[in-house]
Amino acid sequence: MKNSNNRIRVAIQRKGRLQQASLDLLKNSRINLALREGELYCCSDNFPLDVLQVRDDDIPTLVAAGICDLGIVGTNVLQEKCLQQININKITILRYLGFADCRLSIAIPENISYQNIASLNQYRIATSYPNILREFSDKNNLAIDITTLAGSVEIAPRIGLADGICDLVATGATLKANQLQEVVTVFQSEAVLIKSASEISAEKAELILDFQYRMGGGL
Ligand code: PRT
Ligand code: ZN
Repeated sequence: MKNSNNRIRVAIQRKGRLQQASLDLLKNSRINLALREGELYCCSDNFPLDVLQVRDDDIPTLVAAGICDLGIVGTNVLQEKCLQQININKITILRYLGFADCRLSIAIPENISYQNIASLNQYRIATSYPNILREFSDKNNLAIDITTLAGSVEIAPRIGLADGICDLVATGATLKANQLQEVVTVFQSEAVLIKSASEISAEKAELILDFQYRMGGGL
């Protein structure tokens, strides 16, 4: 059901790298939330805003459908979902939030010498981001054989499942621990505040503006 009352509903990650910074953003916007352990839905008592805590992968879907008015998610997940299923014009990025910075990169075993992008032709690459990788492969006229894994992608070359991986990198420590070298950045990511392009009431549009003012930093 679309969120048609005059409270704004914000989807944030329930557990993981985006959760704390998302809650801090709301707190710093002076929005009280008395979240109890395990509670997935919480209504603020000092601003007409409700928070829904979900898997980050579900945030673009909920916002595109108008179930949530706003969401906080990484552009990596947003882009993957948009390429996969969601009509991109149903979601607007309201602002870049400057946290959860990372990059989606291709990495290959350290002991393989790398020349240039063309040497990735015919590579078998494991990733959790098949659509972003497919787009990169097509743009660069490569024939990459993509295997989709939900997690533990770094192990794929070692077990012979793939020649390389395409995964998120922040410090590079995980690649190093798995004897992999980063060779190409495919996508640069950070957390963003997204908004549903569904029709909303004038009152609700006003509330979203008010929320953005509370966040500070201008519109
Ligand atoms: O359960 P749910 O689906 O909600 O969470 P999740 O497990 O899918 O996501 P989570 O919490 O791991 O990450 C949420 C978001 O944080 C990602 O979608 C990115 O937008 C962002 N982010 C920022 C990262 C990283 N940095 C990051 N380093 N997400 C994952 N990583 C992982 C990466 O996959 C690899 O395993 O960390 C490892 C690499 O880190 P370094 O520092 O060793 O390079
Ligand atoms: Zn996820």
